[in-house]
Amino acid sequence: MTQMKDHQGEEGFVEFRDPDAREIAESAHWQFFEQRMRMRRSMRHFSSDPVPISLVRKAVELATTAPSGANKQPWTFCIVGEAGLKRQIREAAEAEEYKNYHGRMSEDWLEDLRPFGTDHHKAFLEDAPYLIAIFKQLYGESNAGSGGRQKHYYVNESLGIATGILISALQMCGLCSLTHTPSPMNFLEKILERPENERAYLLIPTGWPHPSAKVPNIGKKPVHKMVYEYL
Ligand code: IYR
Repeated sequence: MTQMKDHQGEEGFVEFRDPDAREIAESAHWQFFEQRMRMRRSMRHFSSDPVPISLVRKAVELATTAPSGANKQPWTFCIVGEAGLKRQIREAAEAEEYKNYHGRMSEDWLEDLRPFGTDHHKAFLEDAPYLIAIFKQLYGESNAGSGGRQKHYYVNESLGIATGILISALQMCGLCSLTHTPSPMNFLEKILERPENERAYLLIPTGWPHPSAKVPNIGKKPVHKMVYEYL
């Protein structure tokens, strides 16, 4: 075994224990996780049936445990269920997307989006019972009220990881989601009255799929084009 820095008895460290580690990948737990994760699809047709808020909270709270630069957790998750706010968000997103689809996006981009059948209409922003607006914090507030700034590191990477955990957690709760990037999306900061250090990162509608929901008939790249082994 490689020489390990011995933090034995040092202050600031605790024992790490994971007694299930060596068996878990062969267990039914993994099979269940894999099967559910492979079923995940980006969903644009939501049922407006209510979703227990406890499920969304569970998923968001798990996402906040993600690794982050210097463990600064430079994110804010806003769970939006209020109909008036969802409507404002939809209207602002549709106004921006109208401009995107009618001039701001290149022909190549529009062509790449054709299989998804998207346009500037974003009914899912009102149909989905909850929208999770994710904000990155450019810096943190030091000691409440002192006006100082805490430096944040690898903010985009940290947010990407936390978002991955969020959509996985929603999927494991049986909920569908869409990683939506209306662009530009600074309207979210205004509508949700976020503080100066926060910038909108992603908007994730979540809920049950509409009973007649459809998804694009697309696949994933073969694994050998993405995974190389150096053993
Ligand atoms: N934000 C637009 C366009 C869009 C862009 C990409 I890249 C997508 O993968 C999907 C959509 C929209 O939401 O319609």
